[in-house]
Amino acid sequence: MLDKYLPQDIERLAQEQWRVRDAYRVTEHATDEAGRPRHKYYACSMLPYPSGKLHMGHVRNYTINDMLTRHLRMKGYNVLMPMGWDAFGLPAENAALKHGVPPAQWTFSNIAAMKAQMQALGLAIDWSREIATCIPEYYRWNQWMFLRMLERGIAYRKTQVVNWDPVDKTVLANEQVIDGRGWRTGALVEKREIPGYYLKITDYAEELLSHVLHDNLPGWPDRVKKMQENWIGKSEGVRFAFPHDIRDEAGNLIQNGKLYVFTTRADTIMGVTFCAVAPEHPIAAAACQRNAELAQFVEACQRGGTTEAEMAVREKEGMPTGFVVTHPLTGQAVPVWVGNYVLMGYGDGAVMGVPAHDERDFAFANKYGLPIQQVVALAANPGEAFDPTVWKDWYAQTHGTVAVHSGSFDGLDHRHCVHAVAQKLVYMGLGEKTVTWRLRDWSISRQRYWGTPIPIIHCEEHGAVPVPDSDLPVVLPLDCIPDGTGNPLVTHEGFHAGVTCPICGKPARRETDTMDTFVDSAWYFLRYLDPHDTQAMVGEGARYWMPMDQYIGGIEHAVLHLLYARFWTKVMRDLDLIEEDEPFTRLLTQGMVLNQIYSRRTPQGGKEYFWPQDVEPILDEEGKIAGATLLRSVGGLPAGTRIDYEGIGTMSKSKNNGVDPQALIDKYGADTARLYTMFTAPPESSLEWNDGAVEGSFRFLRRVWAYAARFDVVNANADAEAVQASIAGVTRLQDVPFGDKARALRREVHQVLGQVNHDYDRMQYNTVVSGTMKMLHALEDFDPAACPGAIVAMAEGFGILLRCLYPVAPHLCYVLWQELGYAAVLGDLLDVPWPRVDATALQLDEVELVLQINGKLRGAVRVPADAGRHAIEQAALQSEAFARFAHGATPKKIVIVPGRLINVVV
Ligand code: ANZ
Repeated sequence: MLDKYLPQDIERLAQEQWRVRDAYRVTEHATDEAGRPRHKYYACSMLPYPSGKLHMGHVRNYTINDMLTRHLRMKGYNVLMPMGWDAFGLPAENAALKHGVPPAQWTFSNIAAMKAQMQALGLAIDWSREIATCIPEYYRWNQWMFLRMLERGIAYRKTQVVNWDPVDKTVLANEQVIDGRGWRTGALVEKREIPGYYLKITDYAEELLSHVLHDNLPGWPDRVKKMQENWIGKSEGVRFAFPHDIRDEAGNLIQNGKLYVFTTRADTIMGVTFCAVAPEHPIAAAACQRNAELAQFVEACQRGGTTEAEMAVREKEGMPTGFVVTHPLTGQAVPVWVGNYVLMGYGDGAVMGVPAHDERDFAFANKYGLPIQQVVALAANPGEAFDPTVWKDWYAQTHGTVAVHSGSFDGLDHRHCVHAVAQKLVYMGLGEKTVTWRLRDWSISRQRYWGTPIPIIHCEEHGAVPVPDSDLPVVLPLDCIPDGTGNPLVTHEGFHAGVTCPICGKPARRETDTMDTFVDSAWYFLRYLDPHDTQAMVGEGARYWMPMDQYIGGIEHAVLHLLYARFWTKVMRDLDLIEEDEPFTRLLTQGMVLNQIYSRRTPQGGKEYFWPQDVEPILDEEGKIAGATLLRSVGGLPAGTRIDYEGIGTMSKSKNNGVDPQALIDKYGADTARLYTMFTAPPESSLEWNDGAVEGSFRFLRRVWAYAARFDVVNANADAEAVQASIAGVTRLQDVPFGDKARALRREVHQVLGQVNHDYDRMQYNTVVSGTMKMLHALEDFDPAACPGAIVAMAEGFGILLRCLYPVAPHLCYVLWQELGYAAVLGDLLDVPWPRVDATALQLDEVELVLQINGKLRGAVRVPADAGRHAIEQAALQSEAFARFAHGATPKKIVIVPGRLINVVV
């Protein structure tokens, strides 16, 4: 065996053996040695976007998955770890624009590069199941499912609002709109209405929510469940109308003379001092016809973002419409305003303004001098003075409150008051209790090239006609190079050539919209299970492997991806394609990988970021980083240039603070990269990059290797029998007469093993690594001289260490396992049974008890660990300390705290 740890050689050797053996291919028929079927375990990482290079977040994600896979395989499970590529999407189009290469070419070469990197990491992936969502064999099933959903009304067509760049004459994705302008042209983006397809996820809202709330997902982090709950956003309240006589230009009554609002606080109805409608509301439109200033205001509102997040931080602004509506209970006239904080897409796009008890209304009323009328008070102190100029949190409370200044409702608590108001409105025929959801139907049409073609043909006579199943897949041409001026499919001749209407056979046009890429990722994990089935979307494999036992991915997917995947699963269940209600039994959201951020303002006022490796931090008196200087000349700036420190942030290209895993692998090997990312933080916490700790991880592996080399020498120097005995001895430990030191070593190793096993089970992989470090310490400190059974204890201990370390650093451990002869005796490391804690090894031979006389500490006595009461008493009474301090007195009483102390009362 070589003395020196050469990771590159070792890793090549191990990977070559795995490749030749096809070591990670799994089937549905795996059995154990006794021929019994093994339990299945499906462990999957969220599939990556093929950007071209792995980043540290990927390394972390896949190493977690790999450790789980290797550990459970040794525990006897039939474990599947697949991998694929989320290969459609905007970045490929942007790259095409920049480099003039077709998105397909860019995507496939990126896939090849990233796959090579994953293979260099030594991941236990079953590559025979690899999928790329951009190949027709995959996306045909998107199309097939879409057609099934159309048949059932789950997919439907309606107009949608899109971002339109008037210069490039193209639809922009939301992320291509920056401050209301097109990312390429800088032109003011317009909103346009065009037809598109939607999926009725709202039909599943109740089930999606109830599985989150009622513990159908016990293996999910609470944080993610809460985010899903909020996103689905079930709100119980009252929907009712303010009657009015507002008419449009043509004199028609708008919305039949009823302005509907939705409120969760019907108990505050007597505090309404105004109503506010969304800028897109028909009443606003009617008012704009007569009021140019208002029309301008409405237009300005529409320019900004319309997401809730943007709404929440926006300054509340509004303008009166000049119209009034009638309060349904008091009959008073209530002015109608347009408010930029009212969302057209929620409830009825209108609110009743209760400034005394709603914080947004409060801000609005104060800004525009609208009256503020208190109608709720604390039950404990209903007479407390009300100050309409200062917002107080309790105004918005619903617990422990009563209605005031509310006529016949006075004195009712929140719940009863809501009920009473609702009943009255129902009686008047103006309202009812309802449930409102935040969740919207899923808009899947994208006016983009690089995605799944939507299988629709437009016929002049028959409209939008589904492509027949027999004509699937509708294949996306691969030769387009988007140039930024719209979807190239629109003008692609081959795509439209010979297309006829499936109903009448007359010439027709293909739909050129493609599907949102969230469709691709909504079910890819099912396709891994039957990847080569050409007849069905899913089959036997899905029946065997589903539900997924452990899903691993970033918290950034806590809402959309996971919600879409859950929805899609339920639809597939309703189509009898699979049996599961929920796809993912357990979910682990791994933490972000962070690094320091260094930047400098450029003379032009821009910002330039510097790679942390290129700077020398400057520390303040407290040792905190206060700034930095350049270590070498960078981008024309000389070494020594002063640089600013911005703090710690997620590794990202835009901040130039990423660490390239490849550089790490090239320098230290994959095992170090893996060990480092696992050791530095628990999987769910964020990980702050630290070059010194990378070096430390490498040194640890080098020490493992050095220990093995030493152990090998011990073996090789002994006679043949001893060599055999040392390793073979671990299979019949009960026959080995261990000396004291060997027993102590075994105790330490098995104690740590117990902790490591516990940590493996809860996926606390950082402390798994520290456990192996403790084992190595114990082995290194062990002195085998003149100790019976020493070599067997070492062989056993090191064999346990190798197995515990193997899921983290598989190459090193795999090679040592063979070199040292473990494989020959115990079998191949990939499938060798996981080590068990030997209870007899944990037993202490002797324990030390504190000796007290009349409660005073007087010394200690050593007794056999299994000594009974009588033996302990004898040991205490015969001890030197007792003789010295008791002065011959007779003991009156002896108290024993097992394992701890003995107190003799004299
Ligand atoms: C009056 C009121 C008084 C309200 C009060 C709250 C507190 P959630 O719980 O999120 O469903 N609202 C209704 N439609 C809206 C829209 N289209 N855009 C913006 N806000 C809207 O929120 C329901 C509450 O949000 C409703 O209850 C309404 O304000 C507002 F002391 O009505 B409330």
